Amino acid sequence: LPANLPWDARRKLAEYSAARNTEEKIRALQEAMALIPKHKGTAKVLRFLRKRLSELRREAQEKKGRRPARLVEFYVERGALPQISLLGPANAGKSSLLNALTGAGARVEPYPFTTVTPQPGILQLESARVQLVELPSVLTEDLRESAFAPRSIGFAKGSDALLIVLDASRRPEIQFMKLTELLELYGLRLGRASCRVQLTRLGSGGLRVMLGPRIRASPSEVSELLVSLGYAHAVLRVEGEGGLEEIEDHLVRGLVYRPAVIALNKIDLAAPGATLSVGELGQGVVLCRTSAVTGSGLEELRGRLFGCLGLIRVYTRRGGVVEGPPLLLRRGATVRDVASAIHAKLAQALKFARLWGPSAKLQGQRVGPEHVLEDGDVVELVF
Ligand SMILES: Nc1nc2c(ncn2[C@@H]2O[C@H](COP(=O)(O)OP(=O)(O)OP(=O)(O)O)[C@@H](O)[C@H]2O)c(=O)[nH]1
Ligand SMILES: [Mg+2]
Repeated sequence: LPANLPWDARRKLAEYSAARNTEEKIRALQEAMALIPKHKGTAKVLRFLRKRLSELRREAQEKKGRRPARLVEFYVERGALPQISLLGPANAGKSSLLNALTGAGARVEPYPFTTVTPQPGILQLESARVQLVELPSVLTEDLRESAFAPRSIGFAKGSDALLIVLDASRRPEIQFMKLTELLELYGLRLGRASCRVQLTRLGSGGLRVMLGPRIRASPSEVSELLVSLGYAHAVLRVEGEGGLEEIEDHLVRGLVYRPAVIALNKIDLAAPGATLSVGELGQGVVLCRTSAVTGSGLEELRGRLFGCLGLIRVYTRRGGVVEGPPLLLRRGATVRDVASAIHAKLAQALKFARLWGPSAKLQGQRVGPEHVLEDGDVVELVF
């Protein structure tokens, strides 16, 4: 059973989560562990924390002797556009692919770490505009964690999907293994989660737990987990397939899953028929063989990127007439996002909308700008 952690230990764990560098994290984690009593109920949590601590220590060891990272601004103006992050080892061809797909004009050089700040570009996919952002390389050419890894991966966790770029001419299996190991360390996994965990903190009302029919955990177990993590008032909804472990992964580690397209790039330099032999890639992960130089595979890549976003179609209606074609928006988009997809100024002027379709409780009902839309909805904006 999940542990009932003492209050001071929980506070230290929160400090650990908020810590900005490895050293601070190690200190907060050690202090938190010292405050947790050792018994059967806490064994699992302690095991997890011990593992994390040894990972952090290894990280700190590897960082020694490395030049401290330059502090760079990692903010990219995003708006309501769906966003895909480009991640990969240094020199794999990320900037080249970004340029080939979007014409962004990012600097390309034959040596690693040319890119040291996020590079955004706009990708036109069918009628959807998507923001593609190249992030500074998370692995060096010899596949060690780079100083950019925490910020690049942190950024990628916040985007909707990933474009993983590997160099097909240099043993891509090893690049893939090292990359997925590194992402795991920072709580990012490729593909689709078997279950969806949604937690909303509230000011009062206690805990409410809603579990789908294929969740292997009882509501009381899950409530106990929430209490042990310091939640007193919250609604937790878990859908799909999974157990207590998956819920913990999400709540304790902040583990997120993102759909991914793997571009096996520089295919022009690889042996004919070269591929990525890593067995099952899992749901929500697809492979594409590309060359940013010859242009081969780029059309397929565009199609794959479009597919992995799983965009929703939202129709607008004016004067009682549904207009076509639909807007393609990212999952979770709101009525306000519809307005800003049409024009940035409209979003500010928006008063409310009338709504028809799957997310409407009553057809033609009035909803506010923050209403979350679903695939196939029809909205009429009122200014
Ligand atoms: N032959 C070939 N060369 C490529 C391809 N893609 C990129 N390159 C070359 O690989 C080198 C690195 O390309 P970049 O696009 O700068 O790679 P990057 O991943 O952005 O690298 P950093 O940001 O510096 O870590 C350049 O010399 C490119 O011309 C490709 O598909 N085929
Ligand atoms: Mg680059």
